[in-house]
Amino acid sequence: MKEKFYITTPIYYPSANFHIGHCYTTIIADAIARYNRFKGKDVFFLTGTDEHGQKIENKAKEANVSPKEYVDEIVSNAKDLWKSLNISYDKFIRTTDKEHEVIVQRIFDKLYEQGDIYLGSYEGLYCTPCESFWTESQLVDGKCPDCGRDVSLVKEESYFFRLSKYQDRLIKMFNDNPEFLQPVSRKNEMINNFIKPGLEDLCVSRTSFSWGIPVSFNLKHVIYVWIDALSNYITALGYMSDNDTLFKKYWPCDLHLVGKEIVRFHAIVWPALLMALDLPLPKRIFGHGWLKIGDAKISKSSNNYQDPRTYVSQYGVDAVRYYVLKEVSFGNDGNFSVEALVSRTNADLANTLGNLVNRTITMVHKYFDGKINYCTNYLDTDTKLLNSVYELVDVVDNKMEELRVSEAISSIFDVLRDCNKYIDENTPWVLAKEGKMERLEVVLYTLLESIRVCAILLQSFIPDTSSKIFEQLNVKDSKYENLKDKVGFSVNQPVVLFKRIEDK
Ligand code: ME8
Repeated sequence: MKEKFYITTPIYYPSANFHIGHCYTTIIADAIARYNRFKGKDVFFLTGTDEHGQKIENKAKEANVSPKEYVDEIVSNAKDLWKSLNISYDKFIRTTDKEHEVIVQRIFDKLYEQGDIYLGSYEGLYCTPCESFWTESQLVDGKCPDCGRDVSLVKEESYFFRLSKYQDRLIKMFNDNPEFLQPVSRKNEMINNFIKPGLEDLCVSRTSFSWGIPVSFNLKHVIYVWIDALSNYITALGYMSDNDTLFKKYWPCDLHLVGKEIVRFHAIVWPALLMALDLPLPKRIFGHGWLKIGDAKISKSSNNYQDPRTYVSQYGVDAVRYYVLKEVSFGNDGNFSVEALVSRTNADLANTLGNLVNRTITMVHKYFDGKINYCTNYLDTDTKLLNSVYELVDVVDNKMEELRVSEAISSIFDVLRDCNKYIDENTPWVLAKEGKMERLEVVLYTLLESIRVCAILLQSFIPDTSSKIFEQLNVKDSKYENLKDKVGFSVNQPVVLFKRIEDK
């Protein structure tokens, strides 16, 4: 039986204004999902929208429509964005899906019945854009520490989840599972800044607005949007429903991929809820960094961005995917600029990759009518390149296991640069001129084989480009098990993969 791999993105607040920062989580998740499929795993890739809460209710009021009308209108915007970016999700969950709402109520009922949720009253501070509760001491200059906006005073009857009860188990869990939360700096932050100072019970219902899932046994209350949202990872699989086949197959999750500002919900609240439900914990949570413009996080309130589809239509989907995957290294922040997107596309995609493929295929047509046999009579220079190409398979694999996505893609481009150097050193046009056709065939075989393997490895990151390369190479088999095929080539006509983007 195939090994399973369950990967999730956060579910997004529906919006008419997505930016390239939002795309970061989902493009990375897509690359990881595709890579695991490529390795032969049975992958379930979940994404969706987080549609309840005060923020959405306020926006609907501004637009003079009901919250449901508001979200129905714009949820397709997320689906359309993911389509334009070639995101290969298996399920798109909406928290307004009936099946989700019913199960969230069942989860709340169960926790109440077993004493993990109790009725009390809440007085404290609330950031509506982040849907987060804060204490006075957590504020920075009197503002929300996550987004820097104003908080408001909330005073209402509320249900509470006994988060404090899980403090010791959470610390033990972090200590026993060094892999649970990555990068490791985020784990230290969670333990030192949030858990060790003492976890307080979490307010898990609201009465001052109504756009949420009602508490089944007390209809004045709606369930706190983060409890509703986090539960999507199990409701999407049919947990507590009549058909829990997917849940049995895929839970626990192999990877929750989230931005760093929502790590604390995923690494503290979510595991505590799962402990209360007596369910296994996710295997890994990865908190990635932010895409910034200058020093500032790109955010909906910053107004300094264009719709990501603008870049896709101007530069192509793989230029955007490549840039985003390459730009932000393991867990750190990265910078976004159109200039850098253009220069990466020109340098890496047009020059290094595009030129290599184009000139190799052109030479194969020019000197061998498009046909090159499988060769074995290598010189050291060929063996050196081919060895590094085959070693690349393990290099990429190790990096992807550690979620070093940007390093994985870089290592492929290092080898592509070596291929270009190999052309310059072996000067195929001189070999042709001197009539050394046997040697020339080996050189072109070495190049075609290197391109074939690199294109197979690039599929998870820039899938459309890989398909175009397979078409030109005329190879049909691009699975993991084909990496070490020993084949000759009968190539198709060359087609330009990336045009250089000229300065306007
Ligand atoms: O947080 N750079 O939704 P959301 C990188 N609904 N990532 C960024 C970013 C940037 N500039 N801006 C946003 C929510 N993101 C909740 C999640 S999950 C149970 C509920 C990322 O629409 C952000 O870090 O505000 C998060 O991972 C994702 O976009 C969705 O953010």
